Amino acid sequence: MDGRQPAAAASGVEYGSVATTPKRALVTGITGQDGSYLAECLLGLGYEVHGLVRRSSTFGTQRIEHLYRDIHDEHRPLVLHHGDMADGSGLARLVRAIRPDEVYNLAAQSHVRVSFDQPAYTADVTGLGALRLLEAIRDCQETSGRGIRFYQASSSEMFGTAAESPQRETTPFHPRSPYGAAKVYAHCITVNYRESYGLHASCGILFNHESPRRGETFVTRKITRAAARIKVGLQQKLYLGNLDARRDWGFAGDYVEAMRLMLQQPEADDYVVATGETHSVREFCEQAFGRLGLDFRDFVAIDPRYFRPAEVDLLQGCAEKARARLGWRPRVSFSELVAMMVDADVELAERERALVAMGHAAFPQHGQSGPSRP
Ligand code: NAP
Ligand code: F7E
Repeated sequence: MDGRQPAAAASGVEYGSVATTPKRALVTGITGQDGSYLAECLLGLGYEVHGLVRRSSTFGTQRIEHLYRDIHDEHRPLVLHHGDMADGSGLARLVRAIRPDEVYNLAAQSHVRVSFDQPAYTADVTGLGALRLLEAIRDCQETSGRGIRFYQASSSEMFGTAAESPQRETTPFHPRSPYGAAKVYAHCITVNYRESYGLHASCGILFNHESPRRGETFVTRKITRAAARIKVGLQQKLYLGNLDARRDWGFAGDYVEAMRLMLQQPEADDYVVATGETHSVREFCEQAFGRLGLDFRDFVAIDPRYFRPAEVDLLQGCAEKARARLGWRPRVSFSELVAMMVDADVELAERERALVAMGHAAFPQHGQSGPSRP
């Protein structure tokens, strides 16, 4: 035993999930971009999926609406539970009640710019939230003797100003935001629980991944949404921050497959998931507006409020280990991703324009209402 992988048998735990049918998964962050794609993927494979949902005064389940069935339907493969990453005893109760084979921890305050305004909250939910869930799993596993496999959503933001490029599993972390720091804590405590208690706990170090379901305040979706609204005449300008930042952008639908594959391996480990390509925010604008026959320079203006106190200038990942051990590779290219997002947002903008023509208000946009939008 090398200290990294104590045998599960040493703690008397059996990982029965290989033979269990159907497998039962608990997904935190199921209402988010990745949660919705992961739920689709797991349900498609016959899993029974349980999702953690925050209580809110309005519905926040739009991304999984198409997967959900009424609670009175007896054969519901998707079951939602109220819970919060800040509430450790609630998480422990849920894990005990569900007794999942696999737990995917995707819940987080995931916006880097917002983490500078809410650093303690981000540390609590994004960092300590992972610890609370790991504790719940450890307790449940010790009591029941049944193994629970755990996935932690680690992030390329942990590399920050990385000492090398491309970044790989062995690249040292140097986070540049409270979000990145919180993710480093969650990553390290996951590794620690693997080493200390023999938990089958893996971390996916995912580089930026996007889709038509991406939150509208992340830069890719902000750009494709604005380009589409400009095209149909609903918007005149798009205000952005640093156009020189470079990111390794992939498609979220591809990336959730890597998460599941990690939990099917005999031993837990950590994997970088990335395309290996890097593009600037400026290039993304060029392609997105270009797809609609527009020149982004006519519409994009810089607003310093979108600059960050500390920036991550360049991210580019090496997913060689995921390719070799998991057989994973990205399927959607950068230009296909931009096209997919722009096309979906044109459809949305056309629906919005039709509603406006009928006298309804336009959907709220960045910086036009509420707190200054990141
Ligand atoms: P997202 O769309 O922002 O979704 C975040 C999810 O977390 C939402 O379901 C959200 O619920 C939930 N959540 C937030 N605070 C919570 C709390 N206190 N208790 C319970 N749930 C809470 O993020 P994503 O893009 O799907 O990313 C999924 C995970 O991967 C996150 O952990 C993110 O940090 C990480 N990650 C993302 C990327 C990327 O490029 N997308 C890359 C690397 C890592 P509401 O719907 O109620 O807000
Ligand atoms: O910014 C620049 C910004 O907010 C990308 C999260 O999913 O990926 C995401 O974090 C870049 C940055 O993503 C605007 O300064 C310019 O350099 O889309 P973003 P992010 O910060 O990379 C990582 C891997 C995660 O783990 C996170 O959860 O774009 N940028 N102008 C802008 N960014 C935003 N949001 N808005 C702008 O107006």
